[in-house]
Amino acid sequence: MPMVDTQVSPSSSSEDLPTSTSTSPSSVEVELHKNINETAQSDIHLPAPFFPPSLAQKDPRYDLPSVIPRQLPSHLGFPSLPTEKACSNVDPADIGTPDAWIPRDSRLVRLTGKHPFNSEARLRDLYEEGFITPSNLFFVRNHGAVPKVDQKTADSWELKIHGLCANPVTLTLADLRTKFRVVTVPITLVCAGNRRKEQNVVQKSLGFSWGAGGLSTALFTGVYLADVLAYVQPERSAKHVVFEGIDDLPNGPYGTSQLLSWARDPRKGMMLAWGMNGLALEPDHGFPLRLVVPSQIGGRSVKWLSRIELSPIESQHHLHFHDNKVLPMPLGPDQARKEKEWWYDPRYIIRELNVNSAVACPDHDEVLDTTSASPTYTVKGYAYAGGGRRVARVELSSDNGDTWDLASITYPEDAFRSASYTSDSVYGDLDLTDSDISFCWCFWSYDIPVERLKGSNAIMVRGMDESLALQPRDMYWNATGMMNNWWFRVCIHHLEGGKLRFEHPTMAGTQPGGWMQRLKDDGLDPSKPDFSLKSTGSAKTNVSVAASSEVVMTNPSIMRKISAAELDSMEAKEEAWFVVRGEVGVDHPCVSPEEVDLKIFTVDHPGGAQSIELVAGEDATEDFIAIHSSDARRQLAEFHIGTFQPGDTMQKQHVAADDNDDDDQTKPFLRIKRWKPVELVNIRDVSKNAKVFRFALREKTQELGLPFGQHVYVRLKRKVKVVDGVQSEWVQRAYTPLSERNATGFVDLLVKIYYPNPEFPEGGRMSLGFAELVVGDRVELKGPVGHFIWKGNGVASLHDHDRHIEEIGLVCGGSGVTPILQVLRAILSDSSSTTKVWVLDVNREFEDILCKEEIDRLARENENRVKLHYSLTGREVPDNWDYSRGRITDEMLAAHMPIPGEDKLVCICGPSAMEQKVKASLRSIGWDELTAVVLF
Ligand SMILES: Nc1nc2c(c(=O)[nH]1)N[C@H]1C(S)=C(S)[C@@H](COP(=O)(O)O)O[C@H]1N2
Ligand SMILES: [Mo]
Repeated sequence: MPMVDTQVSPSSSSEDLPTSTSTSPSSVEVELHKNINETAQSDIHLPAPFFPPSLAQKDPRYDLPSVIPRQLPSHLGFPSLPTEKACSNVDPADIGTPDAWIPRDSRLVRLTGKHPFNSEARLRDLYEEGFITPSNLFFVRNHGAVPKVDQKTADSWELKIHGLCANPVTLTLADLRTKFRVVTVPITLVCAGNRRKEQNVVQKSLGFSWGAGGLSTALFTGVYLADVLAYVQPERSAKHVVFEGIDDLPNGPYGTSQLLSWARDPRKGMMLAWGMNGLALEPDHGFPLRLVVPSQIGGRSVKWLSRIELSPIESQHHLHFHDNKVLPMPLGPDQARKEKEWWYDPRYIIRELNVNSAVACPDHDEVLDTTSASPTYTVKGYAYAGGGRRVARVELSSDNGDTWDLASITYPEDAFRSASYTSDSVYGDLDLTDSDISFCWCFWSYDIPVERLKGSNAIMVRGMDESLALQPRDMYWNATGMMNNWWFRVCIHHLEGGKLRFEHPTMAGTQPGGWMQRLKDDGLDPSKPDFSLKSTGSAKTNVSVAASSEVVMTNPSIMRKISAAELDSMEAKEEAWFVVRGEVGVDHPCVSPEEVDLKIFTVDHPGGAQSIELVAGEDATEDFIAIHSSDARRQLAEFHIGTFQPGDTMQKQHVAADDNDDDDQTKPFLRIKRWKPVELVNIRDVSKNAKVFRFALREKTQELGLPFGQHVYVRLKRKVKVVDGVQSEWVQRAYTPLSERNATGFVDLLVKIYYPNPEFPEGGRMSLGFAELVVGDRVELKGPVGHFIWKGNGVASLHDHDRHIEEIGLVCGGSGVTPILQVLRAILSDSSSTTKVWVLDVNREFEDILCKEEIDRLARENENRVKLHYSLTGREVPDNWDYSRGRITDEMLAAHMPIPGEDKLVCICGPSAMEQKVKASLRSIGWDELTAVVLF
């Protein structure tokens, strides 16, 4: 793409930079030059190593290495920085694409198939990360392949600044860093297409389907563009500043421009940034250098920035014209495609963001049980506006917009205005104390009486910014589907038994779901939803039936037939194989389907890795289908090695549960290879989402038969809706009972219910199964399972090896407390043993700490042997909280775990993100993860 003005000056080295301000033509520039010379900080470093963590940290042992960025001083009130999950694995979806060298977080929802990479986090994941988004979950908008920049290229990266200016120059990153004031600023980027899916449901636009997660916030580190422009001294005839990246797109590189009068205004906050959340930019976000334009649409923030030109006319780049426009409403997509002149009309360009908001809680498909819920429900979400304007109010309606209530808003960005932090070697100056403008999203919440929800068909939200611009009721449909900001509406379904199910307008990308498509399918206009109470339209429809398509689990090119005898011989060779739906798969040495499953599903549940072992050599169809998501089922095709010889009988049939089995009742209840039914006799609520389910064993005097530290498989049958009726499916998970080991006649299971949300649209299938149970229902048990046993007398067995343990650390979160509690009880019940225990229990809110009374009591009664510590990660802690706040850090683990050593061990059980984080931290403080760390 030819640039407008090709006047190129020879590149200058950093020595050419001026040391005086005498040549500056305007007072603004004089001011800025003074700034540079007074504050240029030569002790500023690039984040070390200055390389994207996902590439720098490549170590095959690390699954999801957590990179903890340099934190800001918390006593100044700055929000903490999230742990970056520098993904070390290339997502299978990227294999075969030009981006197959970039490790990416597989939780991102892909919006444009395999390539190029465009993705957003699930709304709930994004929201839960809080104010600052870790870069692995930061939305990505790439028009083409990501330029492959290696360490050497980055070190010698050149930014050429030329055109209508007195002092054209080529700057390296070192020049930028040493010659200009280094600053760090929190900035929210939003793609102009955020929420486009809603427009696409009404009528397909020219763009792909962003959900409401097309935005993210980071701390960007770099230099102010205004300072750099002052340095090159634009000429009077320059009107535009044109930016260009190095990505190689069909119609030339990506580029766009800013009005010079805006770009040189320091208050607009435009930056040339190399750092993101204290680390180097990731390849997807522009490594090694990008432009960041706060308050404008993301499309203006050119990545992989290599050239800046001062020009009399705006950017002539193809995508400057053919992207990021809101064309007039009457123009349909076909007309827009045909009639090029519309795209060149400068009036339709998008610069600043418009005011927008969305609901994050309740999540899509979340279910609220109004019979057991508290009297109010807290509706929460985000809001933002453009042009530096603050979101001045957010309002909520539950009566179709007739009346509105005021939500409360928190502005985490303001924490940066109340303190300044300067001359940091990585962040430079973080000082917004003299700034009154808003560059970031804010969070709103409103406690709505549950009674009101019960009498409502939808809740809807709208924001208003400082310029009194209000989100509209109606959608402004446009050919590019951009800047969609009509009221965000969440439909309420009234289910039987006083339950409410919430439904968002759409789900990002090609994911099904949402009331808009449902209305459309019912022949109604999704752009004119009527959620008023008088409405009898299908906005009120109670049940949406999700189509379930059969997933192909096999590889069609595999023709090998495998006989029963062959299966037996494979078993003799100790290859783990299993049969699913009559097809034979082999357990791959590095990525077993189980591991795939672990990644996707092990959220808060112990065990799991052994399920394949338990069924090795058998028909595992039921178990497999029960455990695996459709994604995992699809991945099974990779492990497909053959088809079972038709007509051959399986040597070992998978033994089904049998009510009539006449076990010896004096023996413990559990059988390792047989499912046995138990009956639900009681349900007890222990916290908002956690319940204890008591099941009766066959005999009142019978023990379960579970060693300390082991788990039991539980399976239950769920009814699932399919297109033409209802089917039932088995679901199963490993649990550690809450009941004492020597309890007879019953077993208690503590279950945290995971309601459906965008991260798991199906919800916790197992826990929802529990939520549906009523007294008298049956589930089935099988076990024990697990590779760790506390044998007593200071001896633990790990993978069948006995070890003497002097000190043991137990780290847990949420319902992960159950195996921890069993081990704790076991150790303490042994009064002759001297084993010391360190317990660290981390939860969001105080109310989320399960079994706290018992843990506290055990710690009190065994003061000399137990060290107990808690941390709360949520925003609020009780007044007299003596323990830690915040997520687990290296320091926290160092302080509250034993010192690593021969006879030391740490057991972890909690949400998988937490488990991975703890494992990584333990590793960094000297623990050997293979021999001394146990993940339940
Ligand atoms: N060089 C280059 N810069 C680019 C793009 C691109 O494709 N190439 N996409 C733009 C768009 S449309 C958006 S929304 C933002 C997204 O930034 P992110 O991927 O870091 O979130 O980058 C912008 N900058
Ligand atoms: Mo964008």
